[in-house]
Amino acid sequence: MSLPPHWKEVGGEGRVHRVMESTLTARDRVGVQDFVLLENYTSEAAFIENLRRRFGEKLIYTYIGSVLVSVNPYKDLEIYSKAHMERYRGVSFYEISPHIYAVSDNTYRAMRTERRDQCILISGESGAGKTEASKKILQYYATTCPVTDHMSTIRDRLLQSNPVLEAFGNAKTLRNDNSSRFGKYMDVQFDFRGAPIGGHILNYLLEKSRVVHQNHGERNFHIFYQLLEGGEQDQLSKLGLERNAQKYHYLVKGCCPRVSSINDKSDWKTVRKALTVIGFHEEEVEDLLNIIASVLHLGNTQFGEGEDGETQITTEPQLTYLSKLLGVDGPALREALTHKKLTAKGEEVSPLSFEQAVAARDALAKAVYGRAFTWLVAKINQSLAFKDEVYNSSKGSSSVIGLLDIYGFEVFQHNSFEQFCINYCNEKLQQLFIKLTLKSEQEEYEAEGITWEPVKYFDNKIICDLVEEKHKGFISILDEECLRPGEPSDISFLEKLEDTLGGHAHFVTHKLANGKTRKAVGREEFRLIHYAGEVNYTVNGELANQSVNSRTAGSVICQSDNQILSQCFHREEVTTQKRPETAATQFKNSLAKLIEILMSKEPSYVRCIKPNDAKQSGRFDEALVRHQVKYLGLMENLRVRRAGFAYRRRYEAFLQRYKSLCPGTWPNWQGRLADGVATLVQHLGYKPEEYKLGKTKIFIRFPKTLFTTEDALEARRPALGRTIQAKYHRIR
Ligand code: AOV
Ligand code: MG
Repeated sequence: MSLPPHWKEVGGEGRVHRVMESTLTARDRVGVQDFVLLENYTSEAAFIENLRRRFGEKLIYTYIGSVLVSVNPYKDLEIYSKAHMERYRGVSFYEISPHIYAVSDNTYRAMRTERRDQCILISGESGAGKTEASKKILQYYATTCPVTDHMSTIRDRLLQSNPVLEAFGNAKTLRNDNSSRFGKYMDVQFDFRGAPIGGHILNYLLEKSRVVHQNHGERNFHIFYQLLEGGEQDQLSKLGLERNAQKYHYLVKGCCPRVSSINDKSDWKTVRKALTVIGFHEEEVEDLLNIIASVLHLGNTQFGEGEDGETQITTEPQLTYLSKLLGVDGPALREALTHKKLTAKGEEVSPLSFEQAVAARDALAKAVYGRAFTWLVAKINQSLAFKDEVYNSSKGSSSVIGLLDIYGFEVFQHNSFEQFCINYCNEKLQQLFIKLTLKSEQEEYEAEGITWEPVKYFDNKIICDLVEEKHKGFISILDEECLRPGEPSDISFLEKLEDTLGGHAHFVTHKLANGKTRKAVGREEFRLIHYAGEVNYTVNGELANQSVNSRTAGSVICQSDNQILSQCFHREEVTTQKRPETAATQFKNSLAKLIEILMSKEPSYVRCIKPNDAKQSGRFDEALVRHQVKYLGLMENLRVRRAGFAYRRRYEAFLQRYKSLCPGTWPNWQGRLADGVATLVQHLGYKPEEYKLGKTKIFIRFPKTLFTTEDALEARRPALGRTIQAKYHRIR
């Protein structure tokens, strides 16, 4: 095959893969940039070697067909400049080295040409680079899409929503210094010209327990440290705060106030600026800061025993600040922290024990912070919503690109309800990936009557069912136990789990273990064997965690002068007799809705891999990478891709495009479409192993076959140029 002068051949012994010479460096010769081109594509060792070699050359991106695999470099690579963005505009995957910008651009063009909503699903374990990838995609759109003055406001707000949400929703964990502690799905809306005109964020379960407790080596949410480090002195005085994180009980649990990779002071400046860009009023910022400060004061609120043995608050100054910052009546707050309301209306109260008072205080801190976060997202959504008349008139022709950046799969020494939700969420996402890629690909071959060897893959549906199945799934059992009269406890819950799930291949407890597994399971633990690894969860507090409203504290806070709090806590909620849904069921339902949203769009995938556990650049821990390659199903993904066919097109589209290359089909083929295509490919000299004819489509095994045909077309119709060529690889 002859190549145009600006092309060179790269990679994959004998197979042609082309990149434009302008981007061709010696480094591109290291490894293949699409795993499909691997000679020994069934070998996991070859797969990992390819990743390792590329990683060693700072080539962090590789494709499996149109799926982008990304390995976290843990250092700033100079590949994200405006010039790089420009290079990827309007260019096809195979023409240029793999990049997150190529995925961004292809998705954008597909949205515009096919007028179909798109989504980009970014997955990988904690610290693998999902959040960074989603930010790079957003930056790409912000920089390369057309904008008018008015739209630049929306564009800036879209970008600035990130530092704000990260300040309030991210924290340092053992896995990641900037770990997302909430799930985020963001729709970016584009008008008919392809300009960004609005956005909308859906947030998923914030890890609220972090507000009051952090594991060793971890921190609370960034915002607390940012405020203390960066806040103006008079601002801190007004809030009754000292510029020293060590003074606050809620900030010292993890013994880790400072993180070398984080500059809280400058981050504070960024966040303050971002709040202004997004359109927060000064009073709103003040209300927000009052809430942040009140959480810290709550943490420092101590209890002791009064003369009659009753629990009382021993830190009066804290109470004074709290009442001021939360905008509530002091005596009412005192009572809410030391007494429990026995009736919904609250006429009867009973004193709390010391432990109960501490728990009530922590519950209040979590509720206040959690709801302020929800308010923050709603406020950002208001500011991102496009309100212009122009938009209303053209609403019908707007399309969206959704970006999914959730918390990645994680395992700690101690895993609680929140890790359970995070990992369950990752199971759901993996299930979606399987459904949309492996399963659907195989089903298409079957439907088209194309014979081939089916690829075996691990379907994690069995674990999703274990969690969410009606009546006998984990969440159903939890709900039932929460509603059961009598004294449901964590232990009775565990026993119920054992009764119902005992014998399930992915569920183990102390009793069920029977020496079957290597790692011990404690008496208050259960183990789930997730697709990505085994995790022991402690049931301690499982049931208490389920109550989503705290009645006593809520009844005080709903009367707050603080505008944010009064919007977040409603009187009806605390007076109602109805039991709210459990947190687990709420989460399950919100995930089901998310999956529905994603299924309604055309998906693209970014699969992120973490090269080592030390957050170090240049280190490639093979065992760790192998594990991820395994559970992400990348080998199966590749096998389906390779055993199958790189490209497929409907007969009419194929014939329409290439009929001019064959006298027998030009200008119009009169017979059956399949016969027309057969005539055409025979004339073009396709070998039998290069293609198959299905019921409605032609399947082409190797990219190079299509390249040759495209080249012939280009030689014939030079005027058509690259715009058409850029599109063709997406047509199926
Ligand atoms: P995550 O989102 O996948 O973890 P992040 O995107 O926060 O992971 O990445 C973790 C850290 O790795 C970042 O803070 C960067 O320091 C570094 N990093 C990631 N991608 C890149 C890149 N392309 N270039 C340079 N550095 C990078 V979690 O939210 O914990 O699941 O829950
Ligand atoms: Mg993240």
